[in-house]
Amino acid sequence: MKALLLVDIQNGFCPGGNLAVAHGDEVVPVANRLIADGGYDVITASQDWHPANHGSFASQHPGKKPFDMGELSGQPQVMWPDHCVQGTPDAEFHPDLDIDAVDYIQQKGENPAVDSYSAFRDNDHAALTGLAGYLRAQQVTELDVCGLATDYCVKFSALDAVDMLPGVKVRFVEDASRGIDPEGIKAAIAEMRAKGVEIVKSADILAD
Ligand code: VGL
Ligand code: ZN
Repeated sequence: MKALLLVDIQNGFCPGGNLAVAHGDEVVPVANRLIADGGYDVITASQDWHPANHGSFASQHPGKKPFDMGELSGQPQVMWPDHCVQGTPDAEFHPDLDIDAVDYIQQKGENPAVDSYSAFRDNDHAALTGLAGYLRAQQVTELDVCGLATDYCVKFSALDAVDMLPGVKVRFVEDASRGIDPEGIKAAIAEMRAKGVEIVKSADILAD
């Protein structure tokens, strides 16, 4: 069974959003082509879904500015601008994403005391989301991962997929993804490759 994981293709990470990724909206038509013609049995999507007082927000740390380094529950934490607050337009999926075709939506980042870049578990690895269990129940053997942002939630989701779904072939779809920091994107791709994630383009998938 082949599955697609669309990571955080939300208004907040697209131009005009609170944590906009440059050209983030350009992943939407590519994602829609993958959904329609990628040959997937199962389509999943993650949704960054923070309470307004989430501890990753600089606004919760007196004296901190967005993109400063800080601490959350004793761990180093990037201080993000308030983003993807539950129930706000910033947290909604991009309006052009074909969300009706998605079989399973995994919300994450709800615990104010820990961030959750990965769609599979919190950054401290203490709490799991339901995504790995869902994919196992679907008997998924191949998982393609793409979306926003390459150097954060996409990378950590792909790495966790390798760790948490042994035997599943994991691929990163480069042109269906955009990242925050150019150097960070390069490092993320190298890290994924080193972990055994195959780096592919949507054309490779659509041609199969
Ligand atoms: C993300 C930073 C904070 C992401 C989410 O989706 O990559 N990055 N929250
Ligand atoms: Zn977030």
